[in-house]
Amino acid sequence: MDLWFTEKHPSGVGLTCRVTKTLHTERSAYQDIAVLQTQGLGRMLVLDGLVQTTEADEFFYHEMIAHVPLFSHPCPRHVLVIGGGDGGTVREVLKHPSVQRVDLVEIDSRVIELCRQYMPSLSTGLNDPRAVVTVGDGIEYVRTTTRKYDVILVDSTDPIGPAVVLFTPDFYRAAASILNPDGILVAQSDSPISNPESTSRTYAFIGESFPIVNLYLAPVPTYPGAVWSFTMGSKKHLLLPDAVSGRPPLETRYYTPEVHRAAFALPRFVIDLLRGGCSNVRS
Ligand code: AG3
Repeated sequence: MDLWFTEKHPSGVGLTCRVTKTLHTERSAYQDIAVLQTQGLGRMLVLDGLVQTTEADEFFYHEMIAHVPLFSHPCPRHVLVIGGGDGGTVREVLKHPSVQRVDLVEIDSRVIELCRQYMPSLSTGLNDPRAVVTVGDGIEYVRTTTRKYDVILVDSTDPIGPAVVLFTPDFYRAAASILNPDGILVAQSDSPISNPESTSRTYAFIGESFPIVNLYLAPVPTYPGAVWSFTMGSKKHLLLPDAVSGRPPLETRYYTPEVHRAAFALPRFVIDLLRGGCSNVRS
């Protein structure tokens, strides 16, 4: 049988790939989950019809959501990942020797279980003794925990369905309150190409809770627009990787210190987009 999957983007554009085997589908308490074996992209995790990650290109996203903030912080010890039940972000965080503990808070236990079963190259990090997995609501967690963090990574789905609350000013305020004084938050902030409204709104909301806000970009070939944004809110200064050059390089496939620096160079249309929403993008 010749079976193809398409993610239909609201912009009227889609990403299509050939599925050689449907490994699993179910409706969990929160969303539709599918794990597909594809011809060209390895295994693919799909939530509510939207591609979350593929074995072929997950490294672009997971390395960039993790290493940019972790190399921007002088000594990240305690890290919180909200969402990210596939484990890819935790795997990258754990490459940093300074990290003593990483908490993962994922709302849907089925995502964790299915990725442990079908996508072990991503979920390996969850078995590390420094990783602590909690099944729960991210906003509830940041409101109630007594822990403090150096870095918080918001590795959520799109701002529809269960993740909507993770894109609100209330969430960012609560997250900022559990960060140490030199803490950094990074949230995936959608594609400025396929969903510019979402990128500029997220950037503006994070700017309400952090004195310093910066957006950076990375390619993710299987996401809508193919260029993805990440918004970094910092309580203190933004360290560029030169300042942490004493730290050993990690084994990566996309991230380098040069890529780190270059990721903050924004194209004109992105600068214009953010200027509408918030303050400190220089032209
Ligand atoms: N989280 C962001 C996925 C966004 C993709 N959106 C889409 N395909 N419309 C990824 C989770 C990976 N750990």
